[in-house]
Amino acid sequence: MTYQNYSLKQLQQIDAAHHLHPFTDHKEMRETGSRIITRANGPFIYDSEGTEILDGMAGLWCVNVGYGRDELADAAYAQMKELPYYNSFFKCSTPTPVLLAKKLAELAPKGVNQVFYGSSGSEANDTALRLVRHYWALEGKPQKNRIIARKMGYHGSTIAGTSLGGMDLMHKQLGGAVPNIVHVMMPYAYELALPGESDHDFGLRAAKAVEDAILEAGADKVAAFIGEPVMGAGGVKIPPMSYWPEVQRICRKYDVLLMLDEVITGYGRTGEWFAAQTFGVEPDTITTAKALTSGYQPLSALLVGDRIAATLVEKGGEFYHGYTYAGHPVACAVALKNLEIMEREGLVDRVKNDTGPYFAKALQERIAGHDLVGEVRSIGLMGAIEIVRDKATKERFLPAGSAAVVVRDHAIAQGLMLRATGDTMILSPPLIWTRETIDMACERIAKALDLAQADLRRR
Ligand code: PXG
Repeated sequence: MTYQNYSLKQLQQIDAAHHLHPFTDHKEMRETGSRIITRANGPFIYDSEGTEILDGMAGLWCVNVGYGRDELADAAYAQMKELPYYNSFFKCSTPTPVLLAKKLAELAPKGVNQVFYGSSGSEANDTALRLVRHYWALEGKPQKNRIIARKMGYHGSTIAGTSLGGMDLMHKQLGGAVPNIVHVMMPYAYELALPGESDHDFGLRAAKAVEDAILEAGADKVAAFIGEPVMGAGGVKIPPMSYWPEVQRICRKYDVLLMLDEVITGYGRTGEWFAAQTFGVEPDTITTAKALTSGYQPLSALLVGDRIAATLVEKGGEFYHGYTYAGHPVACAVALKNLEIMEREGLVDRVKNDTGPYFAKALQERIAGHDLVGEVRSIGLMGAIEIVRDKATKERFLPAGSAAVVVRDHAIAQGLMLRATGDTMILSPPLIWTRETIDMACERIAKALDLAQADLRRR
């Protein structure tokens, strides 16, 4: 059965009748109808009416090599014909997850050499949480099980992911979080730095919040600190360069493990393979997913540092944990090909040395000056635009979050898909964007801001 036999209206009606969507107000969506994307190529997506939209979000932060890659489709097809599925439980393996694990160990920061697979970032964080607590239990310190995380952090939507995350609205619907997780301040200078406080000092103060939480609990009770190197869903909040090295120093001082959630930042987004390398830290675990396959297949890889791996292997016995699709041969075949494409095309270097700096400059020169814009910031190819009512005082439009939605809707109408989170516009494009694509995006953003300004001033 092909969807071409259905009209847009029919697809929307069926969608409304049967399909519950993630993070969606269903009543509202059923009134307006869903936007149905039917195909994509290179940096563009197309909806069912044939409208071409530049995808400023790489799907959901994942399609790093862009759309329409025959090589990835061919890799999946070949693997499906050869061996569509076999598991990695009970001392079995299949070739592609083995070869992918080797490749990931080569790319990962120093001291990180083992991989545990899943199908999503949420699953990988579940694994990470279990693994660090298990580690301390195996080391004879089962009481060292508290996790320090951050307000506004996003670590997925399973119960563990939501508990690790610091999103109030998600916690409200949780009906009981995983115990022993505390949340400290985020390193978000635009709103949280004190008057006159330098970025550097603010970074140190935000890191100090981690130390305070460790001291409050007692270091013998704290297992790990978890954070996204750059907070993604929380609004592309880029910490000052002083933050992560200081967090690492504190973690080492109190023998607290460092867990990085690189589901968004992993695989080139910040101009290095991992943001751990961008910020100069050596984590004990790195959660990855999304761009590992550029979104062409669901796959996550929890990268595990030598310290934890050694204890798990030597003292752990059987680890009672794992997913049917862990190390799925087709997903791993696609991941291997995806990483090969990224290397062959030098996409990570391009972000670091060419498109990343160009993107930063374009946002500064062409967007930052707009009346509606309080701040622009970016690192590699992830960026944010703060929408404000008053640049000088940083006053926002009311109700909170409403202005960014106006900008977003104009941007989409101008042919640029981007995301609004709170009053922040977010960009996280495919790493294949060129200077020309960045120019095109900036033109559309500027136009959307002008149109939004006219709407908002009328309110
Ligand atoms: N960690 C981080 C840092 C993420 O960004 C997850 C974990 C969970 O991954 P899965 O594969 O379980 O979804 C994510 C996912 C958004 C948005 O609107 C962000 C994500 C997912 C969906 C929407 O910004 N990030």
